[in-house]
Amino acid sequence: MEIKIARNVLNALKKGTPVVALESTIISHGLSYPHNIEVAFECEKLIKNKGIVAATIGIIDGVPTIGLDEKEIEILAKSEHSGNIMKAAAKDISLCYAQKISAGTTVSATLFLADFAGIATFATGGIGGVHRDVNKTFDISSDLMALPKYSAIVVSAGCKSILDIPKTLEMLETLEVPIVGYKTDEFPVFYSRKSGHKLGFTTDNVSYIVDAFLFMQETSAKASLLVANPIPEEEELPYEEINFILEKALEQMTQKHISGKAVTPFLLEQLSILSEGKTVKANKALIYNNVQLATDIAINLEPNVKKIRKNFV
Ligand code: PSU
Ligand code: MN
Repeated sequence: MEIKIARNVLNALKKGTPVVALESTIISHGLSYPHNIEVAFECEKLIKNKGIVAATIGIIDGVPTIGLDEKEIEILAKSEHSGNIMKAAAKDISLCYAQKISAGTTVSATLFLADFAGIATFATGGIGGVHRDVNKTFDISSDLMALPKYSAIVVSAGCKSILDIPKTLEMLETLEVPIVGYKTDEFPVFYSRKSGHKLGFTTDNVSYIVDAFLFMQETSAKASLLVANPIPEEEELPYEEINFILEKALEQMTQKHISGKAVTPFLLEQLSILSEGKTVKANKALIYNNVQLATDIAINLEPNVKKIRKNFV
């Protein structure tokens, strides 16, 4: 078994310097080149500018890697051209390893690896959820199963409106995933700040998030804390506008018989085409916003880092 942890990440974990984990499916499948590489580098920069450490997580030639270097990020970013990069959920990690293949890690896989290394803060764009045609397809993202199983503070802009939001929230409730809205009392839906679905808990205080997570750690509650962080107001795309183009994208999907793990990347690409790039612009803005909040949380968590149960070193 081999898991590679980049030297700077390992040093940070040893010293207790805050680390923020980042996923890589957004690089390999979520955004096209060169948007993906721009986002990957900018996210790392935002974290490093605050004097802490970024760990983009992915799989290179089978080796789960915590802290991809620039070359490795490029390998995943140029997957469209090489065409041989997988999208790996947590369950796929061992098989990618045995088969020595490279993969972008989804929220579930990234969370598993972050937890393994003792990285407590993780920023993503949006989590996966229950798909709209679940009655027919049974398509429910494994992200939902991973959140109660592995432990980190996961900062996301909610989930995409390409999903069934009420069912996703019900599922999170059933799976006992704690959710707190950051400066919102509604579950945000990626490009839009509001979904009409209220959250039970809301805060505008980073130390509230830290307190809740430390409580979970100290009581060995094995789950992630999901922080729902809405896209900045000036960047949001109105829900109705998105819904309109989404209906079109869903039609295309049915026509082309797209299913399984190809669904999310297909819809994201269609939305980008139909909105003439507006969704990509919004996607970038919300990710940067999540990375900034995660960085703040990681810094506030620092004095308590020893309390985090599964520190790697
Ligand atoms: N949302 C995005 N871009 C993405 C994803 C979600 O805007 O690239 C990725 C994340 O990595 C998430 C995954 O974990 O899609 C979920 O895929 P699925 O629905 O197949 O589980
Ligand atoms: Mn799926």
